[in-house]
Amino acid sequence: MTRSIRGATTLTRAVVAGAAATGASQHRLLQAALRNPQASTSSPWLSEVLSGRRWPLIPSASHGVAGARLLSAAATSAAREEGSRGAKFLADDVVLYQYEACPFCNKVKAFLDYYKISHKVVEVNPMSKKEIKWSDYKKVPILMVDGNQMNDSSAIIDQLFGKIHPDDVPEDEEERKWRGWVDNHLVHVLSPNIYRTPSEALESFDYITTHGNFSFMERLVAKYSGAAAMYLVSKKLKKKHNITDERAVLYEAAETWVDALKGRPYCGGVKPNLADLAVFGVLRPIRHLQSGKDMVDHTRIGEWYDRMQRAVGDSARVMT
Ligand SMILES: N[C@@H](CCC(=O)N[C@@H](CS)C(=O)NCC(=O)O)C(=O)O
Repeated sequence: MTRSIRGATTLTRAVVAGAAATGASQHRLLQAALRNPQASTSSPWLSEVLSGRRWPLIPSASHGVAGARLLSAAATSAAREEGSRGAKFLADDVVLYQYEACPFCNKVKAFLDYYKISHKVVEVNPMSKKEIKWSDYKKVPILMVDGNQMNDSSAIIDQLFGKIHPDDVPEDEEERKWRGWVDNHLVHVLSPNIYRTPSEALESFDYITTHGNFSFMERLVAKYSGAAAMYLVSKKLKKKHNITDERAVLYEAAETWVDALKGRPYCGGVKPNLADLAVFGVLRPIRHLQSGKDMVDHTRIGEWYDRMQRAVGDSARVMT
């Protein structure tokens, strides 16, 4: 009897934990669904290019060889900056508290990787959250930089960017707009897609539980019960965000982003800006799930994604 009660408690907590990786509002929806699943449903031109004020268009049939040459020159110069991007960021100890599959954490990771900021990662157990017991702020990501706490992905990125580029002009309207689009639209399109069918929900929870901080038992329980619960929750999320066809909305978002590039290699011109890093960051964990494969197969986003992958490069994570 005692054992079965304990088992049920573990099950519920594990399911909730699995869902926590998808965000606080979904966490609340999952808890509601668990309570009542039925009810819820050195030329000036080149210097302008390099400063990001102008951009070389992606060579295409209409732009031809000259466009390709200009793009290649600009990209080569930009590439020379490789390795020194985060040079002004002087910190001895950077620690990211995260859930592996959390889109907000992945935004911060894409930034750290792109700027080659060496960092340790502490995977938070979403049930006990014991790794962040010391913090009043109870969400992830949390970034500790030499003992100073930073909360909230966008605020973290703004603060790090300010340290790296102290003299830079504030971000432009376009960059701000698309960063907002990631937080207010793109992240909401992801969950209905990665939990769209029972098998996709299982695939996602397999990823979450193998990359997350779960004990052996928690992993087993969370994988199956989490997948089942999030499958139900995703139907509620669809309704909440007025989504009828999950894939259509995902493809539309990918196409919207490619249109936003306006033929440039990146939204930032010849180099990725914070909007590029945000879109890439939230898409990276889903890229090799069925939804990410479908997105690349059915839209034009693949070229930009691959370019971003090369620009961001290897993980700057240091193993402890
Ligand atoms: N606005 C925050 C949102 C962070 C957030 O909602 N994180 C989720 C994980 S994806 C979380 O920690 N939820 C609370 C929980 O797990 O209890 C940000 O951008 O960092």
